[in-house]
Amino acid sequence: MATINHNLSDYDIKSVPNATGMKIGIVVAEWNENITGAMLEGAKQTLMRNGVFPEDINVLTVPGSFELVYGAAQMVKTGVDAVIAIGCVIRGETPHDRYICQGVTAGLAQLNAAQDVPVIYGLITTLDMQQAEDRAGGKLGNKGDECAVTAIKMVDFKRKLAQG
Ligand code: RBF
Repeated sequence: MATINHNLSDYDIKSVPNATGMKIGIVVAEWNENITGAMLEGAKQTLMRNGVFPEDINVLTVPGSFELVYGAAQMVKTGVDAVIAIGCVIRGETPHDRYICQGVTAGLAQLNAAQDVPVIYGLITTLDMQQAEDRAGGKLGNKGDECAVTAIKMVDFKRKLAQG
């Protein structure tokens, strides 16, 4: 579904498992900080609203979205239950942005397949700053909220598998 038909902050709170005690790592890119900072705030607020203790949220920054793969790969080794990777790539004059997006998307997908800690895809890829603002607390909600809910659901998924 296109985001235009879906508010990223809308979720059924009854469908979200209680997240008390979950430990969540968040890796945030510094590029487009006005956007990634707003997404980070959304993610933290939504995690805490669903029971995660503030001290169980570990936030680290990396310079740009391309570094999210390395950052997430290291963060998964620290004992967290899930890692959220937050970045924003805005279309530029050259194809550089597309290479970054491809690298991050493939890298995070590979990381998910290669190890046990769920890594959540919090990369916004937009044509301009307005589209990014719309998705970082603007008229289309906040991608950070969506990532937080996804992280909680994936930790719960893993726990259910472990219970058999
Ligand atoms: N990083 C982002 O997170 N978002 C961007 O929109 C973005 N655009 C870039 C455009 C150019 C031309 C360059 C050189 C880098 C850009 N980066 C961006 C940074 C990239 O993710 C990475 O940090 C650097 O390329 C590492 O040197």
